Amino acid sequence: DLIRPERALISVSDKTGLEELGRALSRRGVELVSTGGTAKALRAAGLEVRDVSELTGFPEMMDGRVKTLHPMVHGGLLALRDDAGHTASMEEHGIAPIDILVVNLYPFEATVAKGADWDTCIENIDIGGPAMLRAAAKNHAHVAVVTDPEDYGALLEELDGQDGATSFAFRRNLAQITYARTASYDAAVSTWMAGAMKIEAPRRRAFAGTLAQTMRYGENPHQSAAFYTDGSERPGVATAKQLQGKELSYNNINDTDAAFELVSEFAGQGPACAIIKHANPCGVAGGATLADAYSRAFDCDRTSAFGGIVALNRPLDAETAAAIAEIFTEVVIAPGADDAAREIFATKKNLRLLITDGLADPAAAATTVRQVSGGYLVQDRDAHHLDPAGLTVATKRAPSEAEMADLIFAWTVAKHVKSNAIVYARDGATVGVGAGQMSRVDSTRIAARKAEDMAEALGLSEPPTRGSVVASDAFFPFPDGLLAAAEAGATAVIQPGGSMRDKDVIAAADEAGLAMVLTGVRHFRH
Ligand code: 93A
Repeated sequence: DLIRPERALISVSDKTGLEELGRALSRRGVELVSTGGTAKALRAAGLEVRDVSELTGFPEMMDGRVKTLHPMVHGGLLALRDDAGHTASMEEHGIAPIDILVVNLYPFEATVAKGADWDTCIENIDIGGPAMLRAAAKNHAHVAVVTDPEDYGALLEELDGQDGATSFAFRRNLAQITYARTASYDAAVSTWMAGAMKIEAPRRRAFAGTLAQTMRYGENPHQSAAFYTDGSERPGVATAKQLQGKELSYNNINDTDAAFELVSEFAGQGPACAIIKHANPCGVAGGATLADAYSRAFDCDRTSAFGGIVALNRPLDAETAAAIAEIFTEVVIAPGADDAAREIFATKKNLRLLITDGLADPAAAATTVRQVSGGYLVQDRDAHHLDPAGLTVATKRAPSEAEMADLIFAWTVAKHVKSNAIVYARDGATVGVGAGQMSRVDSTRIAARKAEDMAEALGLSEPPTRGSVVASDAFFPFPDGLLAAAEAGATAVIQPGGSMRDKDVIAAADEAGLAMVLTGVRHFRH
């Protein structure tokens, strides 16, 4: 099953590594055949190349739409060399076998990412390239096919290791990669089309990703796991640069994503910090400085912050780095870090530091996918941004200016807390977070109890929920949750409203002297 290649067809849009590859193949006596731009680049490097138009007897035509779609090419890729009928056809039509195919496709995804218009995107749909890739991959019994420049090295190593040949196992592996590439390419085309045509639920839909990292394990050590990126250039955990520390784990990536998405809500505002544990915030705060924001976020729930993920809305500075380094922290993600901060972290070998290119846009449209057994649930990401002008005051008392600022802050955090979510906040910092409970009243009580625990730990005279405000991610179905919040000392409430018993809930709020505003929007998160 060893195939010693005599001819390679190279047709690449991304010319990275092309010269080295061409030179290495030439040196091994492999004849090079190429399409226009690729041939030009190879010749410029002083290599001998045959034009594919010479092979086909046709010029590249129709603005390049038809260059390699020809039996001389596809016969050479698809013919079974050990089949008498196939070899007879090759001989009859003068078709020469192609043993290596190197193709990377028109940059369709990058063209879409640049925001190109419809016609430009359409023109960047590669047809001949995928046709050749799929043909060569089908015929992996005889053909080695490479589509990623990062695999050029592996091809050359294989040729070195197999005395100038490729093995069946190697070729079959490349075939699998190739079909995933053509699949992801067409997935990108159909996803873009559905978006451009504003089709909400296309009848067929494809998802694709590229392996970014394999992990030692998944959510638990008995689960294997890997991380796939979708090509998005949005600032976030997938595109961040890791400056130090061990590889991220499955849970790290999930939690870091939650942390960064939350802190990105505070883009364009003062310094802010979010600390995440198990995908829920255990402290979020703004501050006069970044270090102040961190310390206020930390004080919400010091116990849970141990081993947490810290996200910052501005570059990490030395003072903040020193404070973070005082306790065990898994990951810090921020849009930058100054030299002094990096020096402080350098002594913490295991602490991962991720740097992003700015913050994510919380209002950006995107799609989220979650798997259930038997299918995928697809929805728009929750990009809702509260417009304070759209709030309605439901109670006799309207919130004060200070209460209003905290209500908006608490609501923003609640959007990022698993339901049922209850968030108490005071002076731009969370003071109690209740997450992921099956009953809203339980979330309310848990958050208040955590605040009591913190008051005791910090030696405060009363729990910080006294004089706080509270946000609820969905309406209070009964007055009980609201009354529990009032009992904990909340003076103002923000919630969607819309319960059958809104009247009872509002009456209870009035009776307790609370100010309550309704958003008309819900932020379930599961
Ligand atoms: O327009 S195409 O779909 N028609 C073709 O017949 C064809 N053959 C190769 N595009 C085609 N290609 C693509 O051209 C390759 O996939 C590659 O991306 C690109 C290389 O062109 P050049 O060598 O001129 O830079």
